[in-house]
Amino acid sequence: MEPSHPLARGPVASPPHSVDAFVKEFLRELNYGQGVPLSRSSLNDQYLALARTVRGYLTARWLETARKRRSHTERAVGYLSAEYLLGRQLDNALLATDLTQIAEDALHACGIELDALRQVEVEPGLGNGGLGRLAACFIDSMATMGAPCIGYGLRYEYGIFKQTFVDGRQIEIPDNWLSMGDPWEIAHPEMEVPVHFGGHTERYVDEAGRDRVKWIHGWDVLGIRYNYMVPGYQNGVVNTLRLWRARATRAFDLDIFNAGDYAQAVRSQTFAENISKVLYPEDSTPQGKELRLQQQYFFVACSLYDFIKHTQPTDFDVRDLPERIIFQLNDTHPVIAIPELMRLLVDDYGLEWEDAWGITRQCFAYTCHTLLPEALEVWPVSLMERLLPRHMEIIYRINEGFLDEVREAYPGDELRVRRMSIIGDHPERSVRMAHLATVASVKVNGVAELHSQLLRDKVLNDFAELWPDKFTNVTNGVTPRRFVRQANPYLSKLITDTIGVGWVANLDRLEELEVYAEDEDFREKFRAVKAANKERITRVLQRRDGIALPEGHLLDVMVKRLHEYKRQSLKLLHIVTLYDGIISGRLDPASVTPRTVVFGAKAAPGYRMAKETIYLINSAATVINADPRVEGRLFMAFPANYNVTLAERLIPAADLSEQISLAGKEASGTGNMKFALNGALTIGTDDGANVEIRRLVGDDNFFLFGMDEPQVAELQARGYRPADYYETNENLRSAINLIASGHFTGGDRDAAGLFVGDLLSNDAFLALADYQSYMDAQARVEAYYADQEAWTKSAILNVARSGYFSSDRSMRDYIDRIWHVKTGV
Ligand code: F58
Repeated sequence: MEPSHPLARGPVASPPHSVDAFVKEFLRELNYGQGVPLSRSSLNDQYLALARTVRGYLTARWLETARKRRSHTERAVGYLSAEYLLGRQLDNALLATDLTQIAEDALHACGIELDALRQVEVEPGLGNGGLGRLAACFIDSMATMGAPCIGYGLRYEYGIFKQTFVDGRQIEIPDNWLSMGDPWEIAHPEMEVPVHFGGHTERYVDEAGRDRVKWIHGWDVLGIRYNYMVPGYQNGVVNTLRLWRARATRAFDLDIFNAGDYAQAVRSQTFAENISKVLYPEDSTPQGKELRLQQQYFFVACSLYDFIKHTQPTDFDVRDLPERIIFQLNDTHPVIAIPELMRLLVDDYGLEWEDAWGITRQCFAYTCHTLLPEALEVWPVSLMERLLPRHMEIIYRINEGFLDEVREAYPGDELRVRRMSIIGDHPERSVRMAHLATVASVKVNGVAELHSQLLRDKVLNDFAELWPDKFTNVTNGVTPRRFVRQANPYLSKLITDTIGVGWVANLDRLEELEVYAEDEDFREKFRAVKAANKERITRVLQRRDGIALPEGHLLDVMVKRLHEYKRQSLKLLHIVTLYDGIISGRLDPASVTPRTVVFGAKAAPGYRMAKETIYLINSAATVINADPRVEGRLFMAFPANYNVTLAERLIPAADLSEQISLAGKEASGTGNMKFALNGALTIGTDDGANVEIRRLVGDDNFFLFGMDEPQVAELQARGYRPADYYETNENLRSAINLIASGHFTGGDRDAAGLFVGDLLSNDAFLALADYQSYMDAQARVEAYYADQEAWTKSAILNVARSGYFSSDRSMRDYIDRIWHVKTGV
């Protein structure tokens, strides 16, 4: 039946932007949505009502964006990512709709402080670190550029664990982020997508006499769609993030139930629903867990089905798929989408293999986010055969065709064939997901210049030789909306007052600040911004962690996943060296710049060395902070549970950004960009995007240290002996001895044993080799910091010259080099 009422024919317009209208909407949500009067509402009621009010303002634009997208056939991006580390939504939505002031006034009129409600929001931690945060930045930028993009992923019931410390050791607590309700999601329990697992395949001949394959599934689950709005910055565009939750099929339960086993029916339901239960915390090596493969297949199967069946017109011809979509594979986690698309095209749509392969090869592009060979995912063939038997057959066939190509290009080079094969033999027969991705993708990209070069020259060298044009670079970026405009309101105001507001959606305009580095008055204001941000983080850490930061210190920050290659150990050695110097009388305390070092890091629950490092940092903090001999000179803080929300408070306050990974190991880093954009100076190695940051901000405004990648390779080839450095460097030896003596661990030498033992006998990431260079660079930091005018100039230049690191620019590069989609729609 056609609707007769004119208002029913299209999206209803959003309410007007006025304080009165906002109050009305808010109270309506509170009264009718939450079912409470204002006078009896809890903070959570108020937060939920506020969030739904703001969501209401987005909805009309969202519907309108979706309508426009349906009405034309432009190609879209399907961003496939197992992780989206979104951070809090409220402020971002307020900023996108330009409602911050109105909401503040409206709430005020109701006797509520906006800031109090901000604190209620639990951030969705659906990611481990940089990779997940990058996905969130990218979808923000796509919306801001008006580019058609739909993000696909998993709606984990439990996100990244909550970290607490007990006696300095990390304890993981489940992150029950949905327990208070998530006002930002829109569930569609009626839109079920069937996903199959297990079973076997059968051959048959169809009516046309063609050989076909049928997958007889072992068991099924349903994908339930959850939509999230992804607003562009004040441009009226609202894109979609679609996350999937697993639910047991009714038929499945019913069979068992009818057989009289109620308990078993409930158990199997739990089994199916486990698929979207929990985000896997990263591990030092991928662990090949069956459930993780189930998650990966589950979400890509839902997403491909959804794209084809639900976003395209009913008469859509799958042969046109490459004109409609490019799926970006965020690392190898969604790579099983490749055989899944082949299965859909060949088995379900009846296309010939070659035609299907021709289509599939145009529909994917692959981003690699690592350089650690051990971090490249592989799945045992035995597991694949059991869980996804049809996909395994398809992978074999893809591999056959591919290896023919290799043999043709390199006749007689069987060694190369074995190296490049999608199926590896050691230590067990397994599918190399990065190879599969590379074979099927239009483009393969690394995430910073150095990383892309090393991918080409080392990790995927054979592939780059075969297909040089397939490889490209897109340097990562971060969204200036969240990480400058929202996170740093004082700096934002200073910038806007100086060059106008345009920078928020066009970060290159920060260049216009360059001249102000020479302006004394501006420098003064810039320093006042930093001071205000330090006061703010002091309040936050006091309230959140009971930490009392000392005043007037250089704020030195190292926040990132805890991993040996990132070398939190080297940072600890630096602090211990300063401390040791002072207490042993070798260093005059008056000559040491007062410094507070803040760490933030989660360790994978099964990553022993990472956890030991956390324990040692906490132990050192306890001892150092209590030692009157270093009072006023050295302070350490390690607030637990580093997350996006804390990053937003901490980064704007930092003076010094620690980016000290071993050269050649950090693919890009994105924290490094956030710090530079907020006016911190970097101390860093020539690694990842540090290389580009240093090139852009200039050597004078960056503290470089350590070996570069070729030097690392050379030292490793020569044979690295960490003990050599220990033996010949007195300060280093003394610092390590102090740790080993149990000084920080209550006299317990064993407690530091693993850490010290590994450094001296193994030190896989060459911390000792870079130690002296790092210490020298830190001495340069201290000397430079003493000249506040010079330091401020450098900090301003870091901001002015970092516009390149906007994720809007990254998206522009993806669009130009890989996706070729239109923007402004
Ligand atoms: C990170 N990877 C890179 N992986 O380490 C970092 O250099 C880069 O800037 C960032 O990606 C974005 O390109 C990363 O965060 C993970 O978190 C994996 C998630 C899945 C489990 C293993 C870790």
